[in-house]
Amino acid sequence: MQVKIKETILEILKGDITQLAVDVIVNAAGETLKMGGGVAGAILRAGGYKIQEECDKLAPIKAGEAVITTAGKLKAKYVIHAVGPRWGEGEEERKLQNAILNSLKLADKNKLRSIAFPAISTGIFGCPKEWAASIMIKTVLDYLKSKTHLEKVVFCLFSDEDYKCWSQTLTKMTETL
Ligand code: AR6
Repeated sequence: MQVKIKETILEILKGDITQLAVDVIVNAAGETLKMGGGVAGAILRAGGYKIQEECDKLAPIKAGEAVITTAGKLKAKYVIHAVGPRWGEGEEERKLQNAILNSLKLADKNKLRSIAFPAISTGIFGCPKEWAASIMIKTVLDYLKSKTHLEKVVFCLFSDEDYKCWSQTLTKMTETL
């Protein structure tokens, strides 16, 4: 599903983020930027080790922060590595908001036109899906009120259940717009 917010399309889709032909995909990274499991492991396998080598020069970063590398063999041109919160560590909401906001700012700073996010922090980091969906979507909707180069923002979900959760959240949040 998709909605238009001013000049930008906000799209929810189900799929493998490593296969998307957008300017930049976001990696759900950890502080050390070691691309082990989850979406990070999938990006490493599809994009190649050069991405990890670039990450090693930028690490470590804190929860809420984001850095950008090239994308190796991926269809995307860049990868933004954003660190979300671990559930239970404290200040989870602020950290997840910042991870999204700093990724959007970094994409804009590099004049990129399309960005795709996975469901940051909802896998290995254990955050509840509905909670994460509403924070991530609200942060994007707020960001799109200001001037941006972004023509498309995608949330790429890996399961039917996650797709349903994100679509329902977007529908609820845009009903009143
Ligand atoms: N495309 C889209 N989404 C995916 C894909 C894919 N190819 N693979 C998994 N997901 P996770 P986190 C979904 O665990 O919770 C790593 O070790 C998955 O179903 O990747 O932020 C890092 O190095 C889930 O909904 O990220 C960090 O240390 C979502 O992506 C740590 O895990 C995020 O799950 C970060 O944990």
